[in-house]
Amino acid sequence: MSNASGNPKTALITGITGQDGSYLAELLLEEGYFVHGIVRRSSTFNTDRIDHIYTDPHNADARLFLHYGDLTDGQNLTNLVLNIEPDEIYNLGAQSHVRVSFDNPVYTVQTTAVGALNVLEAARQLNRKKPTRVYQASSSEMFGDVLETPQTEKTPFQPQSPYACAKVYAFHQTVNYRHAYDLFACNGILFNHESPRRGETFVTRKITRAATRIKLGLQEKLYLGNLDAKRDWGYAKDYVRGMWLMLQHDTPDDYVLATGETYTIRQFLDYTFEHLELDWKDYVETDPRYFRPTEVDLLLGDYSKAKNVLGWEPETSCKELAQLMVDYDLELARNEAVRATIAQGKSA
Ligand code: NAP
Ligand code: G4F
Repeated sequence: MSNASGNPKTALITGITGQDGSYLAELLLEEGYFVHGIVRRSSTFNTDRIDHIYTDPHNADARLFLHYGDLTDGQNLTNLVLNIEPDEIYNLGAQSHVRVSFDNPVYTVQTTAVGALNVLEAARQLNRKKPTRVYQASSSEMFGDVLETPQTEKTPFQPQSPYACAKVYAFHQTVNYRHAYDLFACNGILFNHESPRRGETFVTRKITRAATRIKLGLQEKLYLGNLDAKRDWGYAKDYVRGMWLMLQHDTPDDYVLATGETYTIRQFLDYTFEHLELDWKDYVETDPRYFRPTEVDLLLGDYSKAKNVLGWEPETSCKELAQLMVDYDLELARNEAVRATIAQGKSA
């Protein structure tokens, strides 16, 4: 992929260490980009999801570069953007856990809302000397207590959590920067998307991790909250292609990415435990800690616009998604069981 000057394109990804950031980085490297990612300093390594694509930056053929930064540090973001001069900026960084946003509302707003504004402001400054394009990771969570079903780009927002309120703010600022400053800025309104790289406290991965550990005798019970909520679950790998397509189009716009199908948590439990020849009702118990002060009961997306304009379609069903996550997590559980046996042998 080349830019207008005929050079390989350069992208900057916030949230590169997260689920989507890692898949997007892989895709952009495959497309021939130079990829820069912003990484938070932490006391333990937080680059597990991208270690397999990282090479020594001193190598002549290195194409992935990491920089310390934080969405709450606007000056740092602006410096990075002005130095790197990316053709495309993907703002995937966020405090992305809805339940946690009730515990940490101010931090969630600082990262997820003001952080997005910091990215837009940095992009606006670069755009004055070199054209750049921005992708903002907006969320179906913004539809909240939904006003219509299925939800489209025209469905009004009715957010139900500090996280969703922060994403609504970021959404509107992205549209505002597009109109006010002629910045090429797009919102991807993505419905839930999962993968073997999904954080282990989101419900799908929590289920597939626990079920596979239960299968191997490493865990006895799985404690969950509301099992009746419905989600439109897709595969993260399919969705990052949609993000990229938005920034390759001639004009900036906002798009829903979804599968057009919705399932309860119970149905996801069915798909997971059936694949392991177990019955989840023997293992799952409810824990009120996992209920939320306000819940989003139903999400179901209409991705017609993305299909018609970008040619994007999801390729993985919910059942296939559950199965591929189980297959991956079963391997993790097997390795854990082997390590436990070796440790037992050593102490005997
Ligand atoms: P994720 O796995 O939770 O990744 C979040 C990323 O943001 C991580 O790299 C994290 O860094 C980084 N981050 C958090 N706080 C930061 C800060 N203050 N400064 C810089 N980076 C920070 O999320 P995901 O599932 O990949 O989702 C990517 C984006 O899409 C998020 O904005 C999310 O809200 C949004 N979204 C996700 C979904 C979904 O279903 N997955 C749907 C709609 C929208 P660490 O690794 O250091 O924690
Ligand atoms: O997996 P979840 O935590 O995802 P949620 O809240 O839908 O948010 C995810 O998707 C959004 C897109 O719509 C993203 F914007 C957001 O960043 C995140 O990626 O919960 C899904 C459902 C909820 O209804 C929750 O109440 O599962 C229910 N649930 C039941 N028991 C649980 C649990 N959720 C979690 N995390 N843990 C439980 O034990």
